[in-house]
Amino acid sequence: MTTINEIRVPDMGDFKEIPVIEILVKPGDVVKAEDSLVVLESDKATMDVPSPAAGTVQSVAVKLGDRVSQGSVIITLAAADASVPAVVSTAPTPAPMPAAAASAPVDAPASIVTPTTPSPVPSTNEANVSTNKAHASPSVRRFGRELGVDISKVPGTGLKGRIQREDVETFVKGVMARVSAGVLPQGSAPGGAGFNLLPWPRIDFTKFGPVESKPLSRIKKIAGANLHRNWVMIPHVTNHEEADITELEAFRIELNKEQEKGDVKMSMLAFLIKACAAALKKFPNFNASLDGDNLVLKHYCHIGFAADTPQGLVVPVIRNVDLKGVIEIAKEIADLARLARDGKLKADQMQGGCFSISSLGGIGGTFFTPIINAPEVAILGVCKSFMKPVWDGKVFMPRLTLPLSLSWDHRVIDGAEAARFNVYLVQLLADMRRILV
Ligand code: CAO
Repeated sequence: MTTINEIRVPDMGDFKEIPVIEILVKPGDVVKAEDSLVVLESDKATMDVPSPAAGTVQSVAVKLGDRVSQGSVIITLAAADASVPAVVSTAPTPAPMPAAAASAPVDAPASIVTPTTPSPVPSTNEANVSTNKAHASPSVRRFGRELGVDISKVPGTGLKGRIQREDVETFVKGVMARVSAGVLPQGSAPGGAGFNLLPWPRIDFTKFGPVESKPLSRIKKIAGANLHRNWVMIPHVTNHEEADITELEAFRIELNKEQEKGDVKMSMLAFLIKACAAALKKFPNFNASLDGDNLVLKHYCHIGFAADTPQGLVVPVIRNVDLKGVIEIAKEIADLARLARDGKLKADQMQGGCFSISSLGGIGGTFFTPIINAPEVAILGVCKSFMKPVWDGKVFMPRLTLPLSLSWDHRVIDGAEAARFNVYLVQLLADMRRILV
């Protein structure tokens, strides 16, 4: 049995009187459920109004530029199945949306604008398949075509992963940012030379056991975004090295004894900062930043150190470390680490770094891959020192060994230069008198 139904604009949240910017059907068109009928555009978002049912369009009740609100009739549809939807009303005046409409499996514009209720989460495989069969309206597809975007590569943020006009814009902006950063070759077609990544797996973990969801701290979100960019945009290489710090550790202990009456505790990190300052002087490419096709070489030496705080990772910076003694550096480390833990670091205390050190020495581990803190071009990771038997030509001697991991930006530094930097650093740590040479 065929019934004629009026298809009305469903609940759009706070949106009212929104102009129709596109009409995607005409009388006689056969539509399937969820095919887009019209496109509305507020100053915040573009929204497709999909058909709640399959049928044949009898008439179109709106024209381009008309302003519509919830309940406005869009089309009349001859639906093959009389059981069609609650979204459809034959009443002459708009009735409040029946409850079924709110949860109807259609892409209601309100949900597209501010998705609040995620649709059933597809399995990873389902998500992958849906990417190939891009879920987008004709207008969004056309917009993508105009920009040369392969729409199937665009992650959709709408209900059920539907691709919005804004998603295409975000995708293109992302590609352009990578092109200008030199990550993609100039002239890369959006989608052509992108990362072609699969969508992030969206799993309903409650299927496997109890879970709780906890928002990331503000610092974690900021640090995470920076780390992600740096990891993706910088071609990292990490060289590992071991430094013999037997004598240096003895010296550190001696200095600490001398300092006992004072308030400064000498940490290995202070010596590492001092040694790195000397290595940066000898290898200026490490004390530099990329600026397009230019390398900016810095004639100052500020070194940051990663500090673990309850709120997340921060990197306070000690200025002019080349001009300071280790006691002064140790004092600044203690002061800045305390401010970091108390959440009282000021923005300028985390700016201007030339090089960073991430020390896990107080915790453990042997080697790791530190992520470069852009726009710096290298970072030193340090782990816990350990005693190791070293052959001195006659016998094995116990030597205190410090594991070092130097990550460097291969656009600026070559492997040989990185190996030389590490060798020099190891020499300095084995005998700090070399800093004077
Ligand atoms: N080998 C062996 N022991 C070491 C060491 C090393 N490389 N480095 C430090 N230690 C020892 C210290 O001597 C100290 O021992 P005592 O308590 O007996 O004196 C102990 O470990 C704790 O040191 P510390 O870590 O508190 O002090 P620090 O000056 O070395 O480091 C700071 C300060 C702020 C860097 C550190 O507290 C910190 O936050 N580290 C974590 C950095 C981090 O998270 N990096 C990862 C970034 S990527 O996610």
